[in-house]
This record gives sequence, structure tokens and C-alpha cells, in this order.
Amino acid sequence: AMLSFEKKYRVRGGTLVGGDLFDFWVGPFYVGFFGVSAVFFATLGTLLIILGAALGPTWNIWQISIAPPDLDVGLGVAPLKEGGLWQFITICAIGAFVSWALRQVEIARKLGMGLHVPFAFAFAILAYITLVVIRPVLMGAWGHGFPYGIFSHLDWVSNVGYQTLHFHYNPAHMLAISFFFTNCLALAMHGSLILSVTNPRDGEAVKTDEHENTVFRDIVGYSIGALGIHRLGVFLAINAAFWSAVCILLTGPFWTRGWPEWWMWWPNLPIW
Ligand code: BCL
Ligand code: UQ2
Repeated sequence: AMLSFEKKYRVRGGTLVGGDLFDFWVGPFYVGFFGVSAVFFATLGTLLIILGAALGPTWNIWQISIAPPDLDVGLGVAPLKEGGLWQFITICAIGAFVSWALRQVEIARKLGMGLHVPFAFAFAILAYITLVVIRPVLMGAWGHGFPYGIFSHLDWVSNVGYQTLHFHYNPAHMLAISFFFTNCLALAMHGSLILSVTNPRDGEAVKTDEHENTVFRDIVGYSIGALGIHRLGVFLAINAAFWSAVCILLTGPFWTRGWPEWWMWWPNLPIW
């Protein structure tokens, strides 16, 4: 059944493309032009992955892998079985992710909301596009993209990591990891706080924002506030994705030696 506020906010308009043509719902889902394009790209991409698996040597879910073209193909178009499928699937993936973001924009416009959701999601898309388009283009070959497979992409990460000897010394990787971990801390604090105030002892009322502020003032001497914790959350999450994109973009196009060596700028400072 539809909630009363859902009825109230199922309003016409706000579309970026297609006018009224796709401005309708299927069950709980808003469709829109970008709902259609997202389903189209996701379905086609999935079918191509299945085709790639069928052409490959195994149906073992862990071992299925669709590899990008060989490095000597450069930035050219490869035959389907030799990386062309990977290229096609990459186009479908980007088409689906961007459609999804634009569908978020249409829904936000429809509801008169801010664009924070698509803005934040855009950083995840940016990280993906950095891995499979921007970095391969800067390095001159699609073969620098990662293979689509469970273990094969892990092998790629490991190999690319060891090519620079010790990826933990990549300063942007350090920043990205610190943002991921801090994000985890913030969400653990926030999630546990909200659960603790909404689950009082039997017969007691749900606690208030005063309790939320007070508990953290008592514990750490500071409360960031109900709005503040959500600002901190998006800030940490967006930065985690952003610095991930930066750390891999630096590796290859802008730094080809070992990452430990990059830190030689420090002992080489003329102040010692
Ligand atoms: Mg490292 C990258 C952490 C050790 C080599 N490493 C990363 C980053 C992250 C990280 C900062 C990956 C996240 C990311 O890109 O998000 N590494 C990390 C940690 C350690 C670590 C915590 C650790 O030791 C504790 N790394 C090492 C070791 C090296 C190493 C030392 C290997 C030996 N690391 C590398 C290399 C890379 C990383 C090489 C990278 O390339 C990667 C990176 O920075 O990539 C950018 C960004 C998010 C995305 C890309 C996801 C995008 C999602 C899209 C838009 C939507 C998907 C939708 C989905 C398909 C639909 C699902 C439908 C369902 C129904 C829901
Ligand atoms: C808070 C607050 C919330 C919260 C949380 C805090 C009432 C519902 C979790 C506490 C957050 C602090 C002290 C900041 C922590 C900083 C980092 C970098 C992790 O005060 O306000 O609202 O959920």
C-alpha cells in the first residue's frame, strides 16, 4: 500500500529529459527516462558478462573473468573475445551508473530536495571512471583497466600495488584509507547512539536530542550535533572515494617508481 505522504509527493515534473513521457511509477519505483536507460544498460551489461563467462574456460563464480584488451591494442577497439567485451561492458557500466545518478537528480527535483545524494554518488562513479577510463587513457592503453572478475580484480590490485613496491607509502592511499576508517568510526558512533536513544527500557520514553548531546559531552567533552554528524558523514565518505581516485590516478600516469622513494623529499629537505 502507498503511504499517504507518498501519494502527496507523487508529483508531476522535475524531469531533465523526456518531459511527461516517462514520468510515472511502477509499484514503488519512479521510472523516468533515466530509469529506462539504467535498466537498459544494466541488463545489456549483465548479459554481456554472462556471454563473456560462456566464452571463457570456467563457470566457477570465483574464477570467471572478463579481461581488458592486451596492452598492444593501445586505445583502439578490440575484437569481442579479445577485450572488446570488456570495452562494451565498461560502456554499459558507465551508462548505468550515470543514468542512476541522473535518476536521483530527477527524483530530488521532483521532491524539491537538495542534490546531495547524486552529488555524493558522483564521487563513487568518479572513482570507477578513473580506474577504467581516465587512468588507462593517460597511460595509453585500455589494458591498464582492471579485469571484471572476483579473484582477477584482486590479483590486479595486488599486482598494481607491488609494481610500486609498497602501496601503503602512497600518500593519497593513506588519506583515502584514513577517511574510510574515520567514516566507519563516525557511523559506528552515530548508529549506536541512535539505537541507544530509540530503545529505552520498558515503559520509558524515547530519549531526546538533549540526551544525544549530553552523552557525548560526558564521554569526550564535545558533541558535534544532529545536523553536524550528517555533515561529517558525507564529508568523510566523499573524501574516501575522492582520495581513492587520486591515489590510483597518481600511480602510473604521474609516479612510476616505488612509492617509498617518493618520501625522499623529506630527508632531502635542506633544513637537516
Ligand atoms: Mg589499497 C585501492 C584501501 C592495502 C593496492 N585501497 C584502494 C581503495 C581503498 C583501499 C582506499 C579502494 C576503495 C575505492 O576505490 O573506493 N588498501 C586499502 C586498505 C588497505 C590496502 C584499507 C590495507 O592494507 C588495510 N592496497 C593495499 C596493498 C596494495 C594496495 C598495500 C596491494 C598489494 N589499493 C591498491 C590499488 C588500489 C587500491 C592498486 C586501487 O586501485 C584502489 C583505488 O584507490 O581505486 C580507486 C572507490 C569506490 C569504487 C571504485 C566503487 C564504485 C561503485 C560504482 C560507482 C557503483 C557500483 C554498483 C554495483 C555494481 C551495483 C550493485 C547492485 C546491488 C544490488 C547493490
Ligand atoms: C553527536 C551527535 C549525534 C551523533 C554523534 C555525535 C547530537 C545524533 C555520533 C558525536 C560525534 C562527535 C563527538 C564527533 C566525532 C568526530 C569524528 C571525526 C569521528 O554529537 O549530536 O547526533 O550521532
